[in-house]
Amino acid sequence: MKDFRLYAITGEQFHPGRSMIEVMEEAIKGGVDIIQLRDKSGDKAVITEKAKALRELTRKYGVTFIVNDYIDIAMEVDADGIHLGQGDVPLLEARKMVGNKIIGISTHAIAEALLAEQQGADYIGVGPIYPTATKVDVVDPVTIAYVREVVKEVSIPFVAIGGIKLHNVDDVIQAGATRICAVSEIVGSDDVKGVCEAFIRKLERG
Ligand code: TZP
Ligand code: MG
Repeated sequence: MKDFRLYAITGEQFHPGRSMIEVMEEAIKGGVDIIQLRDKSGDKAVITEKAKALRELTRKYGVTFIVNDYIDIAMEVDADGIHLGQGDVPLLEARKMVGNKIIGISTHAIAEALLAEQQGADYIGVGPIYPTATKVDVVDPVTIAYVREVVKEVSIPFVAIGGIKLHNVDDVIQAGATRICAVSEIVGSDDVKGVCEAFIRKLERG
């Protein structure tokens, strides 16, 4: 897959009154190079429309587009890939459905990371690093100790996620993360572009 540094996930609850496309376009202008549509409403017709709009936006800017949970919607809108949790469709089954599209897998422990790598995931999520209110069924924070373990033992790309803010991202980067994902810190900001630029500067300083 095309490499990435700053990963944004949609979170419409954080920007009432602003459209998702407007917020995501600002994030792209600030340096986000991969976007995931994450919508837990269960309304597939609505999610499909959002996916189409995000596909159009990301294609315009050459940004990678990932759909969370819904393989069928990802295929329908020709997303670049899908993101799956530990309780979703198993990776080997998903691979048969998506061919060579990107598959990202959320992991919370080194055994899950190694299994995802072995089964052909394109990248893994590593988190939640810190407590987060964005995800309801989230497991306990894995802390940056897990980042250090993944750096040592895993070869595929990984992205750190969960409670990552401008004020704590330096510790995550120092632990060895070169790709960062944030939801509320990016889309909940009054200055989405500025926050993304600040994340990128920190990643570049590494
Ligand atoms: N997966 C693990 S933590 C998380 C997801 C989707 C939510 C991260 O949101 P925030 O607002 O960046 O803490
Ligand atoms: Mg899922």
